[in-house]
Amino acid sequence: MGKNIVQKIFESHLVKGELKKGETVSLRVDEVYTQDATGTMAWLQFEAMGLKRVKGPLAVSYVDHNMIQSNHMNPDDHLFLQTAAARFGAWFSKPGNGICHQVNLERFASPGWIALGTDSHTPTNGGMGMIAIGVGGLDAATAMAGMPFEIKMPEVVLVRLTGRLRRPWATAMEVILELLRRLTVKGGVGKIFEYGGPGVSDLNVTERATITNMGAELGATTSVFPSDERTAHFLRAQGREEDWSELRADEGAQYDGIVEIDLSSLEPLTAQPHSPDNVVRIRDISGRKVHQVCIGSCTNSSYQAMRAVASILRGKKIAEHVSLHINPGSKQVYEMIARDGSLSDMIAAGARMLEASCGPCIGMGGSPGTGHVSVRSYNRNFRGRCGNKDASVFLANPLACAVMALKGKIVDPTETGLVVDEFSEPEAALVNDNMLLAPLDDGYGVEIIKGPNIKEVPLKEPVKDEIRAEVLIKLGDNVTTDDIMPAGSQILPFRSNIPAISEYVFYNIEPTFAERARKAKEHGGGIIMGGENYGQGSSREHAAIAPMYLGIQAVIAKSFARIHRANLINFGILPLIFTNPGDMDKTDEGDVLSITGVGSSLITNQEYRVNNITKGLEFTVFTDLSERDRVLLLSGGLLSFVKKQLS
Ligand code: MIC
Ligand code: SF4
Repeated sequence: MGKNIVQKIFESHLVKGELKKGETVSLRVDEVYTQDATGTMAWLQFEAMGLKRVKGPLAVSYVDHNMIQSNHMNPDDHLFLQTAAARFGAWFSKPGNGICHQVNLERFASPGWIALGTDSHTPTNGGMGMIAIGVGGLDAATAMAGMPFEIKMPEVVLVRLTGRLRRPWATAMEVILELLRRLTVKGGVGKIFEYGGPGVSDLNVTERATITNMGAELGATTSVFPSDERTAHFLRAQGREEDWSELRADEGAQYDGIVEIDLSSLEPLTAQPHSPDNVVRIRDISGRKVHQVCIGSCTNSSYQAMRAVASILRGKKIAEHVSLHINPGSKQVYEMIARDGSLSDMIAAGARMLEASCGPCIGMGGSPGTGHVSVRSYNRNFRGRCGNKDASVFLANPLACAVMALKGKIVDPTETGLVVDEFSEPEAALVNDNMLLAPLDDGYGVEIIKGPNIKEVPLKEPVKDEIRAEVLIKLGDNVTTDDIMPAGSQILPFRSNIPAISEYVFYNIEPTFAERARKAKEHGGGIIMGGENYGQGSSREHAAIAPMYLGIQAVIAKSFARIHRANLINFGILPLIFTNPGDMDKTDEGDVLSITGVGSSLITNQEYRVNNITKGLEFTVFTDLSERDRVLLLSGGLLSFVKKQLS
């Protein structure tokens, strides 16, 4: 029987288990990378495990999120990360070198690899024909300790592409927005999307990466393209032809599902506020005034995207009421557009050039004003993520964004008569790795420098046999980790300081949450209730550590997003699922619940009886935990577990 690409990569990395849907498998990992906002925790955890050096995978530590440096906290984190990388044997990508996913694609990603990254958009590298998965910092730290990565074998869905994009206005962004329109933000949970079909050759590596990047918004485990001639071209241009190998699905490969997309049928699309799956054709909503346009992020910041944007802006002026921000994805892209004149076209048209970092995407500057409309070539438009709950964020391809910056309103770019330069992929990229520091042969003597905002990682006690706790908050479907643990310039600097950041849990939804949780902690702790797909979005493990610090014992939901569920377990919080989802309606905020016999339920049938003491009602919940998950919960989380193992 023919094999698909996922099976081929998993098989060549299999340490334990059987490659059957739903079975737990352990995989060898080729690369682990961290970014600063999640990486400080990952490296603190690596250190707390008592490890001396990265063992096994190539490790890269990037700095791209926390770049505002409005006080000592961000630069202190940068120095901590640089000294930790030198000490433990990782590459270090200096602030300014670019957004982790774009730089990784350019300088490290290789077909056939398995990589883990402490960021939900790690699947960007799937554009290179590899399996790249977003994880929490603790999972990254254990992989850097040389342990295999454990995952339930996902379903593999083939996305069969036919036809050719109607360029220039239909782009790779349309492919993924179309998938989001059809499948929604829950449509990819437990799945890997493998791209195939004759349309694949129409897309180059960075276009493929736009698609795999936003596969994260489908909730997918990851997405992967074949490695072919176009992959070889990209690697040659990066001076890395030796990293190329061909990777295709066999004739007759089997899949758990098939989705067909005819590229020729796609026209410019946009995701309306406040969810990436709220997708419509741009022409159906044209006319609305646009106040801000942001172009770049890890989704659409390639050299090709920047060239196209510059050619639209060349010789023109953006609308008077528009503020246009551009963040190119990497130093490489930045240097290339500086040399070919694209940068001056942007500046001349009125663009505000930002550094090669995440910037406005994560609310680190560039917030829109009250009631304003911001159109972004980014990947997430959750309410408040841009730094302003009262703004409306639309997502669109970078060319459409540039057109809207000129016109000052939402317009169908196909009707503007504007022209875009044709793009052909460069034979050679401008490779200048002077902001990428190679690991030292022996970093043993390097002192790890920690500023005053960098605090120890807190530990949790083993899960209690009786949980008696108050329901502190009851939420709907698709709660994001941005809802649980907001980011932005005020909060993000506290990523290395759990006591301080925990004050902001659910801050944008319920500002009194932290205070109430602290009170409840004195009487047994708190419980969070959520609907379907609880914890979608970012990989930030702070959405688990900070609630853990506040005494949260369990989250009861209708279903969980993968990374967040793993983070909850890693930090000793029980992820419980309603046996009968209707039971959620019978419980209110403030009710006290008692769950008894937790330890034995965990070990035997994983069914738990919940007694709503306040209302005198009973209902059941269950977990679906692997052997390892159970051990972790009984040990008080992964860090306590690994510490015990290594001592
Ligand atoms: C995001 O896009 O939400 C982030 C910020 O990159 C996060 C990581 C983080 O919260 O630090 C992600 O996608 O995982
Ligand atoms: Fe950075 Fe935004 Fe990409 Fe997250 S989605 S890595 S914040 S650019």
